[in-house]
Amino acid sequence: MKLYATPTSPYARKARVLIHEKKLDVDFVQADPWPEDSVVPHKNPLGKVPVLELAPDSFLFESALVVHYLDRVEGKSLEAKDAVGYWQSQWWQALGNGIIDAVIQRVIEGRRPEDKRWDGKLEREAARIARAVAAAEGAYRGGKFLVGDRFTLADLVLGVALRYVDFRYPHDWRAGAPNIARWHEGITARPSFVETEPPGFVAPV
Ligand SMILES: N[C@@H](CCC(=O)N[C@@H](CS)C(=O)NCC(=O)O)C(=O)O
Repeated sequence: MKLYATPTSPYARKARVLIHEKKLDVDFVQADPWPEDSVVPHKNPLGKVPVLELAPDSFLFESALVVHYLDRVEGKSLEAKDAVGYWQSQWWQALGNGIIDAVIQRVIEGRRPEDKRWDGKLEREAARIARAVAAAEGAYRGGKFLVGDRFTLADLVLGVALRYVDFRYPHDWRAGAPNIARWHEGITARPSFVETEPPGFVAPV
């Protein structure tokens, strides 16, 4: 299998962390979706990464689906097994995916020329991120992992999401969420996270 992606995409990073955690045999192929002549629209009609090539001319896109597939395709699933744990994990993943979406929206709005930028949009996304971080702090029950006693997709998705906040919307979210900050420090120390950091990224101390 091949994963078409950029080294900075948080959507792709979810798949890359999972590939590392499960030691799956998937080649990373760098593919920028933005240029006119990008190969990405030939593999995903939506023109976005990540794209997982399962076989020649057989592609999966949408990161949640790619993660779901990679989690099931072989080896031990990183999804919580029992019904309660499964839905708790889905809640955390929805929160993490929403944070990623909000940071991306801020990045795109921030790239417009200053006179065309809509400050209200930047503020709305910032407020969304702040509420999501506060919700994570409120829901966290302590321990190394968010759900149960092992690393699950909940840890993976929220871990990637908060790291993307550090990368593209750096601000002191940790001050208001000291417990989730401590959990995040443990998660991002895992080799799967260390080895998939965006190039040149320096983690806050
Ligand atoms: N919902 C998609 C979002 C993927 C996405 O927006 N990826 C960005 C890179 S971080 C992209 O390819 N953007 C290109 C574009 O918007 O044209 C997913 O979860 O896979």
